[in-house]
Amino acid sequence: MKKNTALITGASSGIGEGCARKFASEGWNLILNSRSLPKLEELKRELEESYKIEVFLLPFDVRNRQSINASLESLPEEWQAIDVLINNAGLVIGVDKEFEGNLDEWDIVIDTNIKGLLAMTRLVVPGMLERGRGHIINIGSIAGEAAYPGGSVYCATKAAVKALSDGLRIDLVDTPLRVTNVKPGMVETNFSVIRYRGNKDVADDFYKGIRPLTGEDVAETVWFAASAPPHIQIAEVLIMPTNQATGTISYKKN
Ligand code: 8X3
Repeated sequence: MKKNTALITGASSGIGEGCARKFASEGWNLILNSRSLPKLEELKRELEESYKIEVFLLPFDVRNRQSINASLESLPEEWQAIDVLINNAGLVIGVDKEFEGNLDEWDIVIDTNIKGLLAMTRLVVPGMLERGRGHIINIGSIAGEAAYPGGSVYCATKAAVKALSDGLRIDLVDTPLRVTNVKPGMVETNFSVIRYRGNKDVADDFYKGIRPLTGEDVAETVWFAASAPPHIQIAEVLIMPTNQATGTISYKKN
Protein backbone atom coordinates (compact mmCIF):
# COMPACT_ATOMS: atom_id res chain seq x y z
CA MET A 1 0.00 0.00 0.00
CA LYS A 2 1.27 3.47 -0.85
CA LYS A 3 2.50 5.38 2.14
CA ASN A 4 1.29 8.87 3.04
CA THR A 5 3.69 11.76 2.53
CA ALA A 6 4.37 14.80 4.70
CA LEU A 7 6.46 17.81 3.70
CA ILE A 8 8.06 19.48 6.71
CA THR A 9 9.89 22.81 6.54
CA GLY A 10 12.61 23.59 9.07
CA ALA A 11 12.98 19.87 9.69
CA SER A 12 16.61 19.70 10.79
CA SER A 13 15.97 20.59 14.45
CA GLY A 14 13.40 21.32 17.14
CA ILE A 15 9.69 20.95 16.40
CA GLY A 16 10.34 20.14 12.71
CA GLU A 17 12.72 17.32 13.61
CA GLY A 18 10.25 16.11 16.25
CA CYS A 19 7.53 15.96 13.59
CA ALA A 20 9.84 14.12 11.20
CA ARG A 21 10.54 11.47 13.85
CA LYS A 22 6.86 11.13 14.80
CA PHE A 23 5.50 10.86 11.26
CA ALA A 24 8.33 8.44 10.30
CA SER A 25 7.48 6.27 13.32
CA GLU A 26 3.90 6.16 12.03
CA GLY A 27 5.13 4.85 8.67
CA TRP A 28 4.90 8.05 6.60
CA ASN A 29 7.31 8.98 3.83
CA LEU A 30 8.82 12.41 4.32
CA ILE A 31 9.98 15.35 2.26
CA LEU A 32 12.29 17.22 4.59
CA ASN A 33 13.34 20.82 4.09
CA SER A 34 15.80 23.06 5.87
CA ARG A 35 18.70 25.30 4.97
CA SER A 36 21.25 22.77 6.22
CA LEU A 37 21.79 19.72 4.00
CA PRO A 38 24.27 17.84 6.25
CA LYS A 39 21.81 17.72 9.18
CA LEU A 40 19.01 16.59 6.86
CA GLU A 41 21.20 13.87 5.39
CA GLU A 42 21.94 12.52 8.86
CA LEU A 43 18.24 12.53 9.77
CA LYS A 44 17.30 10.84 6.48
CA ARG A 45 19.80 8.03 7.09
CA GLU A 46 18.54 7.49 10.62
CA LEU A 47 14.82 7.58 9.84
CA GLU A 48 15.03 5.40 6.72
CA GLU A 49 16.95 2.79 8.66
CA SER A 50 14.83 2.87 11.80
CA TYR A 51 11.37 3.02 10.24
CA LYS A 52 11.73 1.52 6.74
CA ILE A 53 10.29 4.62 5.14
CA GLU A 54 11.63 6.86 2.38
CA VAL A 55 12.87 10.40 2.84
CA PHE A 56 13.38 12.96 0.07
CA LEU A 57 15.50 16.00 0.89
CA LEU A 58 14.66 19.49 -0.35
CA PRO A 59 17.22 21.94 1.02
CA PHE A 60 16.22 25.58 0.48
CA ASP A 61 15.63 28.75 2.44
CA VAL A 62 11.89 29.44 2.61
CA ARG A 63 12.77 33.12 2.11
CA ASN A 64 13.98 32.36 -1.41
CA ARG A 65 10.89 32.07 -3.58
CA GLN A 66 12.79 31.06 -6.73
CA SER A 67 14.47 28.30 -4.81
CA ILE A 68 11.14 27.05 -3.39
CA ASN A 69 9.64 27.04 -6.88
CA ALA A 70 12.57 25.21 -8.43
CA SER A 71 12.72 22.69 -5.58
CA LEU A 72 9.03 21.82 -5.69
CA GLU A 73 9.12 21.58 -9.49
CA SER A 74 12.08 19.21 -9.21
CA LEU A 75 10.09 16.74 -7.09
CA PRO A 76 9.92 13.38 -8.88
CA GLU A 77 6.41 12.33 -9.87
CA GLU A 78 6.14 9.76 -7.06
CA TRP A 79 6.85 12.46 -4.46
CA GLN A 80 4.37 15.04 -5.68
CA ALA A 81 1.29 13.80 -3.81
CA ILE A 82 1.84 15.64 -0.52
CA ASP A 83 -0.81 14.69 2.06
CA VAL A 84 0.32 16.96 4.89
CA LEU A 85 2.28 20.21 4.69
CA ILE A 86 3.83 21.19 8.01
CA ASN A 87 4.83 24.85 7.81
CA ASN A 88 7.29 24.83 10.66
CA ALA A 89 10.28 26.94 9.53
CA GLY A 90 10.41 30.00 11.73
CA LEU A 91 12.67 31.99 14.00
CA VAL A 92 13.12 35.00 16.21
CA ILE A 93 16.27 37.11 16.48
CA GLY A 94 16.78 39.31 19.51
CA VAL A 95 14.51 40.73 22.21
CA ASP A 96 14.70 44.36 21.12
CA LYS A 97 12.13 47.04 21.58
CA GLU A 98 10.20 47.99 18.45
CA PHE A 99 11.93 51.39 18.31
CA GLU A 100 15.43 49.99 18.84
CA GLY A 101 15.82 46.72 16.91
CA ASN A 102 17.67 45.94 13.70
CA LEU A 103 15.46 46.22 10.62
CA ASP A 104 17.58 43.75 8.66
CA GLU A 105 17.13 41.10 11.34
CA TRP A 106 13.41 41.76 11.39
CA ASP A 107 13.30 41.31 7.61
CA ILE A 108 14.70 37.81 8.13
CA VAL A 109 12.07 37.03 10.79
CA ILE A 110 9.15 38.43 8.78
CA ASP A 111 10.29 36.89 5.48
CA THR A 112 10.72 33.45 7.06
CA ASN A 113 7.75 33.30 9.42
CA ILE A 114 5.16 34.97 7.18
CA LYS A 115 6.24 35.13 3.54
CA GLY A 116 7.96 31.73 3.57
CA LEU A 117 4.91 30.04 5.07
CA LEU A 118 2.64 31.80 2.59
CA ALA A 119 4.76 30.81 -0.40
CA MET A 120 4.80 27.15 0.66
CA THR A 121 1.03 27.20 1.10
CA ARG A 122 0.48 28.93 -2.24
CA LEU A 123 2.59 26.35 -4.08
CA VAL A 124 1.50 23.13 -2.34
CA VAL A 125 -2.25 23.62 -1.83
CA PRO A 126 -3.30 23.61 -5.54
CA GLY A 127 -2.01 20.03 -5.91
CA MET A 128 -3.88 19.01 -2.74
CA LEU A 129 -7.04 20.51 -4.21
CA GLU A 130 -6.57 18.61 -7.47
CA ARG A 131 -6.16 15.37 -5.51
CA GLY A 132 -9.07 16.25 -3.20
CA ARG A 133 -6.98 15.51 -0.14
CA GLY A 134 -4.62 17.44 2.10
CA HIS A 135 -3.90 19.05 5.44
CA ILE A 136 -1.92 22.21 6.11
CA ILE A 137 -0.51 22.38 9.62
CA ASN A 138 1.02 25.72 10.52
CA ILE A 139 3.27 26.04 13.54
CA GLY A 140 2.05 29.28 15.06
CA SER A 141 2.76 30.29 18.65
CA ILE A 142 1.32 31.47 21.90
CA ALA A 143 3.19 34.62 20.87
CA GLY A 144 0.48 35.22 18.27
CA GLU A 145 -2.16 35.66 20.99
CA ALA A 146 -0.78 38.91 22.42
CA ALA A 147 2.44 40.90 22.30
CA TYR A 148 4.94 40.46 25.14
CA PRO A 149 8.01 42.48 26.18
CA GLY A 150 10.82 42.16 23.65
CA GLY A 151 8.63 40.17 21.30
CA SER A 152 6.94 42.82 19.20
CA VAL A 153 7.94 41.69 15.70
CA TYR A 154 7.97 37.95 16.46
CA CYS A 155 4.52 38.20 18.06
CA ALA A 156 3.30 40.10 14.99
CA THR A 157 4.54 37.33 12.69
CA LYS A 158 2.75 34.67 14.73
CA ALA A 159 -0.45 36.75 14.77
CA ALA A 160 -0.06 36.74 10.99
CA VAL A 161 0.24 32.93 11.03
CA LYS A 162 -3.09 32.82 12.88
CA ALA A 163 -4.72 35.11 10.30
CA LEU A 164 -3.25 33.13 7.39
CA SER A 165 -4.46 29.86 8.95
CA ASP A 166 -7.96 31.22 9.56
CA GLY A 167 -8.08 32.78 6.08
CA LEU A 168 -6.99 29.55 4.41
CA ARG A 169 -9.58 27.59 6.41
CA ILE A 170 -12.23 29.97 5.09
CA ASP A 171 -10.92 29.67 1.52
CA LEU A 172 -11.01 25.85 1.73
CA VAL A 173 -14.28 25.47 3.61
CA ASP A 174 -16.05 23.80 0.67
CA THR A 175 -13.28 21.25 0.15
CA PRO A 176 -12.02 18.14 1.99
CA LEU A 177 -8.79 19.97 2.92
CA ARG A 178 -8.08 20.83 6.57
CA VAL A 179 -6.09 23.63 8.21
CA THR A 180 -4.59 23.53 11.69
CA ASN A 181 -2.70 26.17 13.66
CA VAL A 182 -0.61 24.60 16.44
CA LYS A 183 0.44 27.30 18.92
CA PRO A 184 3.22 26.20 21.30
CA GLY A 185 4.37 28.10 24.35
CA MET A 186 7.85 27.51 25.74
CA VAL A 187 9.66 24.80 23.81
CA GLU A 188 13.32 24.13 24.47
CA THR A 189 15.00 24.07 21.08
CA ASN A 190 17.70 26.00 19.28
CA PHE A 191 15.00 28.67 18.86
CA SER A 192 15.89 30.40 22.14
CA VAL A 193 19.60 30.31 21.43
CA ILE A 194 18.95 32.26 18.22
CA ARG A 195 16.58 34.59 20.08
CA TYR A 196 19.47 35.46 22.40
CA ARG A 197 21.92 35.74 19.49
CA GLY A 198 23.83 32.57 20.36
CA ASN A 199 24.10 33.17 24.12
CA LYS A 200 23.27 29.69 25.39
CA ASP A 201 23.52 30.68 29.08
CA VAL A 202 20.83 33.35 28.72
CA ALA A 203 18.74 30.95 26.62
CA ASP A 204 19.00 28.25 29.29
CA ASP A 205 18.15 30.78 31.99
CA PHE A 206 14.92 31.54 30.11
CA TYR A 207 13.64 28.09 31.10
CA LYS A 208 14.91 28.13 34.70
CA GLY A 209 12.29 26.77 37.10
CA ILE A 210 10.16 25.46 34.27
CA ARG A 211 10.19 22.14 32.47
CA PRO A 212 9.71 23.34 28.90
CA LEU A 213 8.09 21.36 26.11
CA THR A 214 10.30 19.50 23.67
CA GLY A 215 9.98 19.34 19.91
CA GLU A 216 8.69 15.78 20.39
CA ASP A 217 5.92 17.01 22.73
CA VAL A 218 4.67 19.43 20.10
CA ALA A 219 4.99 16.76 17.41
CA GLU A 220 2.49 14.60 19.34
CA THR A 221 -0.07 17.41 19.00
CA VAL A 222 0.70 17.84 15.30
CA TRP A 223 0.19 14.10 14.85
CA PHE A 224 -3.08 14.24 16.80
CA ALA A 225 -4.39 16.80 14.29
CA ALA A 226 -3.04 14.95 11.25
CA SER A 227 -4.41 11.57 12.33
CA ALA A 228 -7.92 12.76 13.23
CA PRO A 229 -10.71 11.24 11.13
CA PRO A 230 -11.28 13.19 7.87
CA HIS A 231 -14.47 14.88 9.12
CA ILE A 232 -12.66 16.37 12.12
CA GLN A 233 -10.65 19.56 11.68
CA ILE A 234 -8.51 20.46 14.68
CA ALA A 235 -8.52 24.17 13.89
CA GLU A 236 -6.22 25.39 16.67
CA VAL A 237 -4.30 23.98 19.59
CA LEU A 238 -2.60 26.08 22.28
CA ILE A 239 -0.02 23.94 24.08
CA MET A 240 2.32 25.06 26.84
CA PRO A 241 4.29 23.72 29.81
CA THR A 242 2.35 23.11 33.00
CA ASN A 243 4.18 25.98 34.71
CA GLN A 244 3.49 28.52 31.96
CA ALA A 245 0.20 30.41 32.04
CA THR A 246 0.47 33.21 29.51
CA GLY A 247 2.57 34.13 26.51
CA THR A 248 4.28 36.98 28.30
CA ILE A 249 7.87 35.81 28.72
CA SER A 250 8.55 38.17 31.63
CA TYR A 251 5.75 36.44 33.59
CA LYS A 252 7.49 33.09 33.55
CA LYS A 253 7.95 31.36 36.87
CA ASN A 254 11.56 31.20 38.15
C1 8X3 B 1 7.68 30.46 20.90
C2 8X3 B 1 6.90 30.68 22.14
O1 8X3 B 1 6.67 31.91 24.32
O2 8X3 B 1 8.92 31.44 23.57
O3 8X3 B 1 6.90 30.55 19.78
O4 8X3 B 1 7.62 33.10 22.44
S1 8X3 B 1 7.57 31.86 23.15
